[in-house]
Amino acid sequence: MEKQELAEITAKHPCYSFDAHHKFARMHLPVAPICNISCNYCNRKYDCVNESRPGVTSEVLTPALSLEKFIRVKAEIPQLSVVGIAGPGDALANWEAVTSSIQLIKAESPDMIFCLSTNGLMLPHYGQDIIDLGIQHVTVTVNCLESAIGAKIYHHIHYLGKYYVGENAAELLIGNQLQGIKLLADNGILVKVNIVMIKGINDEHIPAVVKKVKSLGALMTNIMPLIPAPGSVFQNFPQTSIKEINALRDLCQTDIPQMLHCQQCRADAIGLLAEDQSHRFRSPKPESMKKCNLLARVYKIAVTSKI
Ligand code: CLF
Ligand code: SF4
Repeated sequence: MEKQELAEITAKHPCYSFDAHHKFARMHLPVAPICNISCNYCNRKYDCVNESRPGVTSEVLTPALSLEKFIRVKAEIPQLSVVGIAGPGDALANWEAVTSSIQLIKAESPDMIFCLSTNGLMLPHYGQDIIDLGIQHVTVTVNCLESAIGAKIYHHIHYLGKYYVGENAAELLIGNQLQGIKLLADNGILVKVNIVMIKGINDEHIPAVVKKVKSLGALMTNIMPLIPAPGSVFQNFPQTSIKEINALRDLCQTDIPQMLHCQQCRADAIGLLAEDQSHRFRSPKPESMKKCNLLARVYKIAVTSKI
C-alpha cells in the first residue's frame, strides 16, 4: 500500500490519530476468548488488560454473530471507520475466528479499516496471514526486553503445545514480539506498541523498550497505567498515577509519538473512544456464545493444568 494511502487510512483511525478520535468510531469484535499466556496483571474473568480496562466482562461472539452485530452497528453509527479485535483473550490465540470474522465483514463492507491487538506470542507464525488478510493496524503489547524483568510480569506461556514458565517463557515471548513487530513494520503494517507501566518492575526500563520498538519500525507507543485487577497477582500493587504516566510519556515523546488519548477500552467497545455505546448493541446469550465460553473455560483448565 502506498504511503499516501496509508496516511489517509490512519487519519480515520481514532486510536492512531488524535484528530480522528472525536470524529470516527471503532467497533471491537469480542471473538477471541482464549489466551496463550498469563500476565500477572490479568484476571481472565475480565478482558485482556493489555488493551482493556479490567473489571468489565464482554460477550463473546462467533464470526456469524459478529457480522450480524457489525451490520446493526454500521446502520446506526455512520462514523464507524474501524473494526478491531482486542480480546477478551488474545487475537492470535483465536486466529480462525478472527480470520473468519474479518473475511465476512470485508465482503460486506470492503472500505472498513481492520485493526487488532495482541500479546505478540504468535506473530512470527501469523504475521504473514495478517498482512495477506489486509489488516493495516496492529498493536503489540511489549512490557520489557529482558527475560529477568519478564519473569516478574508473565507467569507462563503456552507455545506450540508446550508450557513454559519464568525466564524461559519471557525470553520466548519477548523474542517473538520483537521479531513480529519487525516483520509487520517491514511489510508496511502500522504498528503501535502498548506498554503497561508497573512501578518497581518495568517503569525505569520503559524508555529502552520505546527505543527498541522504534528501531524495529513501530510508529507510536501507548504507555498505559497498571490498573490492578482483583484476583490477579498484582491486585495489591498501586495503580500507576496519570502524573507518572505523563512524565514517562513526555520523556519518550522525543523518541516516538505517544498516544495520549487511550481509553483502555472494553473488548466489545463500540462508538467514539470517549462515548462507549456497547450497551446498546449487546445481544442476549445465544447457544453459540455459551459454547464459545465453554471452550475458553476448557482451554484455560487444560493450560493451567499443563495438559
Ligand atoms: Fe481497538 Fe486497539 Fe485497534 Fe483502537 S482500541 S484494537 S488500536 S481499534 Fe484505542 Fe481503546 Fe486505547 Fe486500544 S483507545 S484501548 S488504543
Ligand atoms: Fe490477560 Fe495477558 Fe492474555 Fe491479555 S495477554 S488476556 S492481559 S494473560
